[in-house]
Amino acid sequence: MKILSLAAPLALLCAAPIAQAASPLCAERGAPSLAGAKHFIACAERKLSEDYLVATRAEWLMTNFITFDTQALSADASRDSNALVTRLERESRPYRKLALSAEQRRKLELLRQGPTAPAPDDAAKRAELSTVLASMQSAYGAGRWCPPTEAGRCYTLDQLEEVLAKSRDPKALRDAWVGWRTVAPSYRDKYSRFVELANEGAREFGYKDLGVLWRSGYDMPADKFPGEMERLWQQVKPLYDSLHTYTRYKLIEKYGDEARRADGLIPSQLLGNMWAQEWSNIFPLLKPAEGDAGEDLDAALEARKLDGVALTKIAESFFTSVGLRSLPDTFWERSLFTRPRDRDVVCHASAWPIDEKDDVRLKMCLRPTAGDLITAHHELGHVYYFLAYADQPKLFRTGANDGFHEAIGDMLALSVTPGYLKSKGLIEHLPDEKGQIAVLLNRALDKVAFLPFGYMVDQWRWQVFSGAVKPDHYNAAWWDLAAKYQGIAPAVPRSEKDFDAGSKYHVAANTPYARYFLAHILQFQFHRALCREIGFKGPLHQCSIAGNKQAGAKLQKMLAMGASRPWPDALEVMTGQREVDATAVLEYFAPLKTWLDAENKRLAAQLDK
Ligand code: X8Z
Ligand code: ZN
Repeated sequence: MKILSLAAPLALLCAAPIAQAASPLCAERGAPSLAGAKHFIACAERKLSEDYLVATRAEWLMTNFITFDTQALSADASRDSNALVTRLERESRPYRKLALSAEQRRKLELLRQGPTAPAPDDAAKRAELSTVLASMQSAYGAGRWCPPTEAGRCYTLDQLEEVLAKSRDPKALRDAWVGWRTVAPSYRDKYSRFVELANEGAREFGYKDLGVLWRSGYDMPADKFPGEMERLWQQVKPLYDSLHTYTRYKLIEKYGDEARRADGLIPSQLLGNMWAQEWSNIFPLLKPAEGDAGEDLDAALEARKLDGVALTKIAESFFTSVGLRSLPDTFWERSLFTRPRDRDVVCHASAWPIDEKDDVRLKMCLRPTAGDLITAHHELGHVYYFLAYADQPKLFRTGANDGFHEAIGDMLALSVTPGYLKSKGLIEHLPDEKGQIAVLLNRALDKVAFLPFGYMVDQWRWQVFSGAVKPDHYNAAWWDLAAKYQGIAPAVPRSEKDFDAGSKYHVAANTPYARYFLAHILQFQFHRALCREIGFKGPLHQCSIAGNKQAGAKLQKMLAMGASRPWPDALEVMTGQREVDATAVLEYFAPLKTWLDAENKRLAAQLDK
């Protein structure tokens, strides 16, 4: 504008703005044609790729070095990405009416579903949305709890998580739980503004609200997806109920009245995790009396003083053992593996396909724990997916659906059995026959305990996006869902001054969550399929595909498809099935379920008097 008004000749001054506004970026002028559609898609893919590199680098910098300026730069880049995708989505509309090939139609659908928060087509609102999102993510990443009683001392999230994981002192647990939740209220109002803006953007993209946009990414009508989630939840709920009952009894044994509530809910702070989403940190309290559970991996890793790079190398060696490539040198040079001492970073683990070729990276703050070793496998699952679909066209460079992306590394980590750990020299001492139940319980405390949490986070957001839950009920609605699905209660009474949903990374960073619920089912379905493929005949929880190239080849075949086909096709390649199916979860944990139900009867007789 400035340049035009000062220097441009009069004709240009009059003509240029109109011509610029009307000039399409990738669409042909005149009536849409099939040739035009082909050109449009190729052009859109090129523009999206170019933009992705710029925006991703800016976000990488912002989340690795949280400062006022990196936030502003990242917000600007994400504003420009949103502008681009809005423009391309608009331009794509006339082509959708043509007789496109299935592949072309799929690409246009993926273009429309791409953004997790499309911006309204208004420059000021677009900028505001990006700024709000960057500032919520930064506030979460830089969040500290500074107890008023400890002058000047502040705690990071990982320090508070460690208290939740290790302390058995009810007061320390409660303080850490409440302490982390003092961070999120600062962006509660921003969150409700974000909801307004992103909903407006979603409506302009043709969806009723942002929740409908999110639910439309599963190759089925958006209104069918919640029914699918509920179907899967009902399949696994009896298993969860058995685990919940057992855990509650054991916590009552340990903590007495601190754990006992008349409504049967478990106080959240006693479950070993900041969000009560995975419970294996309290395994020592729940461990069966009988049998030898084998060596404690946490202790073994701690004793070996393995750093983040060493843990990631162990995870990489699993992938190479099934025949996948080793990671490029740049991965090791450019990733972040441990929390830096001198700056704020978003420590929540993530994997990045920076140039969508082989500049792949991790950003994690690893500590030498069993949980973090599993997370390293999880993240490398993303990285190997990125590498496998790098040759797909831009719009297909993503998972078959987002649940697939989250399931890959977890699925391989199911093969990280005590036997495998021994073969890697990480532990020496294996569980005995009776100790198998303990191993299975430990795993259920992560995988089964997670299921209702994985389900409820987006139940909450779907209600928020649809307007069924208004800002003045954010917190009450969150705890209603936690009670209903997880069967847990807050550590202390909560109010609408709090913003407990926002204490979870994925809410602050606007990452959809139903994907993790799906992944926790899919990973067992994948695992069972590969174990059958390699002819394993024993109980599913004892199978390991480590070192098996046949299993790796099958996996690679599915990964390389990216999103080029509807997800049931990808599922069929791996499993021969076209439906997500939780029976593999039930099969995997069947011996544990029998054991839990017997224990629960015994404990009920003792404790429910
Ligand atoms: O966010 C993650 C990964 C990165 S995609 C570390 N997970 C969820 C969480 O931490 O809440 C993995 C399991 C669930
Ligand atoms: Zn992930």
